[in-house]
Amino acid sequence: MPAMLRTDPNIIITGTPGVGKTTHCQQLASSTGLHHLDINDVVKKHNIGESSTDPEDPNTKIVDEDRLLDCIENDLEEGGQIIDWHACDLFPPSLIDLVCVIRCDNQVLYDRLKKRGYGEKKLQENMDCEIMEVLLQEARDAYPEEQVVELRSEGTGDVDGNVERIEGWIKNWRKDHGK
Ligand code: DAT
Repeated sequence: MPAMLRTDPNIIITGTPGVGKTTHCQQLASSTGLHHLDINDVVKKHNIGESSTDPEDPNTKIVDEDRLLDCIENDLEEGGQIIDWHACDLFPPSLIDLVCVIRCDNQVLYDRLKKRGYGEKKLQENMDCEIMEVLLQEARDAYPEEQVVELRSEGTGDVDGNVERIEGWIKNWRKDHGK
C-alpha cells in the first residue's frame, strides 16, 4: 500500500533507555487508539536478537535490523503505529510521520537506571548516550527537521503535557489526511 493511503500516522518514540519511551507509548496508545509497537516484543516474538558477547551484559540483544523491518513492514504500511525503540534511523522515512526524542535530566536518568539494576558499565554507556544527545542527532540525521521533536520527561506532568501535544498533532494529521 503506498504511504499516502495511510489514514493514521506512524510515530516513533525514541530516546536513551530509561527516559520514558514506554510510559509515553502506553499512555498515547490508550488515549488515541493507535497501536503500541514495542520493538522489544517484536524481537522476542520473532527471535531476531542475538545475545551480546559482552559477559557483563548478556541480556542486551543485537538485533538483525533487516529481519526486524520484514516483521513490521506491513504494520507500518497500514499506519497507526507508535514505535517504541532506542534507535530510530532504521525505519524508512517514507513510512514515518513524526519522531519524538524523549530527553531526561542526567541525575534523574541515573537514578532510574540504577533502580533498574544496570551495572556500572551499562549505566555509564547510557548516561554518555544521553549527554551526547546520540538519539537526537540520529533522528535529525535520518528525518526531515520538521518531523523531529524533542520532549522532556522528568516528572509525571511532563508525560501528560507531551501526550496532549502529540494527541493534538495526531488530530491535525488525521484531518489533513481526510479522516
Ligand atoms: P524507557 O521505555 O525509555 O526505557 P520507561 O517508560 O520504562 O522508559 O521509564 C523508566 C522509568 O521511569 C519507569 O519507572 C517510569 C519512570 N518515568 C519515565 N518517565 C517519567 C516521568 N516523566 N515522570 C516520572 N517517572 C517517569
